[in-house]
Formats: sequence, C-alpha cells, structure tokens
Amino acid sequence: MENLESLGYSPWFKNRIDADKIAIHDVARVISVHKDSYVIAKGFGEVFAELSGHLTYTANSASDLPTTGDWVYADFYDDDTHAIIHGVISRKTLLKRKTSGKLVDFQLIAANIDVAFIVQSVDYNFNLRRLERYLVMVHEGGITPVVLLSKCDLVPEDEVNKIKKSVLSITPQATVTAFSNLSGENIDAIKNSLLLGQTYCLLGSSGVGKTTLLNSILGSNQFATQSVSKKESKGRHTTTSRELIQLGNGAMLIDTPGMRELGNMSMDAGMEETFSEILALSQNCKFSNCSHTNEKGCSILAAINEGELSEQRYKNYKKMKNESEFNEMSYSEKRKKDKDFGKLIKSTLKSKNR
Ligand SMILES: Nc1nc2c(ncn2[C@@H]2O[C@H](COP(=O)(O)OP(=O)(O)O)[C@@H](O)[C@H]2O)c(=O)[nH]1
Ligand SMILES: [Mg+2]
Ligand SMILES: [Zn+2]
Repeated sequence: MENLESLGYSPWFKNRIDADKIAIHDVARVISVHKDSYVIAKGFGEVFAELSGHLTYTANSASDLPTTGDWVYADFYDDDTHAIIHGVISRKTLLKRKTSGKLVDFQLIAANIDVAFIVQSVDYNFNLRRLERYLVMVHEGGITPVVLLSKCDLVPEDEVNKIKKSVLSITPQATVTAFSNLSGENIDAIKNSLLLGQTYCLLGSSGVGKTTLLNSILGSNQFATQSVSKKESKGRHTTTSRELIQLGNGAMLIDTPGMRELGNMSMDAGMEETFSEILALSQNCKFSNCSHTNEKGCSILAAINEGELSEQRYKNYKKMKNESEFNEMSYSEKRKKDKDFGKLIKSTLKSKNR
C-alpha cells in the first residue's frame, strides 16, 4: 500500500476492510465528485475514476454511492491514469441533507469528516436558529462541531463576545472561535488546531468567508472567492463542487458551496444531541404523553415561563422535528412506491418470458 495514511487512512477503516475485496482491489479516497465521474487518490497524484456498472446498478439510494471523503475499493489502469470504483468502504461519519425543493431524498455532502467548522459571520449572517440546523446535521453525522464566527473585524469586540456567549448558551461543549481573514485574528489558532490525518470541512452560508479562510490557511489565493470577478477567476477553482484539499501539515479540508436550504429528515441522534436539554425536560412532564402545549405539570412550559428555556429555541426544535418526521414519512412512502413499481416490472418481465 502506498501512502494512504497521508490521506487519513486509519485502523478504523482497516478493521472494516472486506478481505475478499482487498484481495482484488486497491483502496483509495474520493477527492471530488463530478457529474458522471470522480477524482480519487491512493497516495500521490489524483486519478480520474468512474463507477463500475455493478455499483451503479445495485445502488438503492444516494447513500450507496461514493461521495467526497469516502474510502473506496478501486482498480487502477494504464499507469494509474484512470480507475474504476467497485465499492464504498464503511463510513466513520456521514454528512447529508435533504435535497432542496419538493423532492424528498438524501444528498450526500461528504463522508469521513472528523470535525465540521460551522461558519457564521458576526454581521447580518449570524442566526442562532440556523446554527441549530447545522448542529443537528453535524451531530446526526457523528461529527464534532466547531463554531467559527467570521468577519470579527466588522463589529466591536464586546459585540463579538456577546455573540460568542449566545452560541455557547446553545452548544456549551463546542469550541467557538471568532476570527478575521482581514485582520488575521485567530487564523494561526485555527491553523494550529488542524491535526495530521484528520479531515475537516467548512459549512455555512455563501459569503461568510469560508473559501477566504481556506486561502488564509493555505497562505495563497489558490481558490477563487466571491470578491474575485468572474473574468478574473477564469481557470481558477470556485466553490462549486466539494473537494478534499490536502493541507501542508497533513490535515485535510473540504470547502463546500453555501447551502440555501438545510432540510432535515429522520434526524434522530442529531436532534437529541443538539436539543438534549429539551429532551431531558420532557421526561419530567407530569403526563408521559404531554404535548407541551397547555398541560398542567409540563416541564417545558414551566422552563419557558421561568426563562430557563428560550421560546424561540423550543419553537425551532418543534419545527425541525415536524419537518423531519414529515420528510421521513414522504421518503418511506416514495421508497415503497419505487419498490412496488420495481416488483411490477419484474413480474411483467417474468410473465412475458414465460
Ligand atoms: N470584512 C471581512 N470580509 C471578509 C472576510 N473574509 C472574507 N470576506 C469577504 O467576504 C466575501 C465572501 O468570501 P468567500 O470566502 O468567497 O465566502 P464563502 O462563500 O463562504 O466561501 C468576499 O468578498 C471576501 O472578501 C473577513 O474576515 N472580513
Ligand atoms: Mg466559497
Ligand atoms: Zn410537557
């Protein structure tokens, strides 16, 4: 095996390798995903790859196909100039969301991320309710969140501290760091927090300074940011796809384009972890089937009344819970229809062949 460790290959993955598959295939990591192709690496250099027919046709949902950060079984050809991907290796973590629009399905964002940087700028972009949405997604994926408050050069320091406090009030365990690409504040601290062999990703609305941060970390203007005009950015990377970038110190970082919609579906662990105190409160309600709307002895209503729980936070929790349940229901209905349709085709084919 070549230099897989430099791409983050660890015992966790090694222990989950299929012995039969490793006997015939190589292991590689997905660097980026394009329309019908992939770029993968198994150490040095990046290789253009496609999916095997078997993998394409046996995939039941988006989750069965590789995404950026995935470890895959692959065969390399012609002096490692192209490759075929045969399967996805068990994922340690997975970041996904509901596809935007009415269609109820998953979209994979990235796999095997160790730490997710949720970036919000301290100016107009800052929003605790949106932050909760990101936290649910990140917790659901089994990923450690770190909150980065960007553009702290734009507001006075005491304002930044207030914002920091409000973030800690909803996610006390998370690391929260304010920084500025402009003044350089805390750029070195963020850089030094990136560990060898670990994979990080940048999440957050478009325009908050994610790609500029990536450039600050790299110490070069390798990736085009929004301030660069379309003409200027010709031939340079823009954040349209998700790409795994190897940093000088052996850490890896995935920059993502801004997501306008952050839909949730079947987010159980993510909801529980993000809103743990609400769940704990609900267990103290007098009635086990308490709807927390008007019942006497409702701990949640009491906590809101006493100012211990923010009403907006509880409303956001309820909204996301309803949304998640609704989406999950639509999804399972859709899956059932797809299955029935598949059965219908199969039985039609059978009777034809008879
Ligand atoms: N004031 C200020 N502006 C910044 C900072 N970082 C980025 N910007 C600007 O914010 C805009 C969006 O930056 P970009 O990195 O493309 O955001 P992205 O969409 O999150 O990747 C650009 O015009 C940047 O110059 C910062 O620390 N302070
Ligand atoms: Mg960007
Ligand atoms: Zn209650």
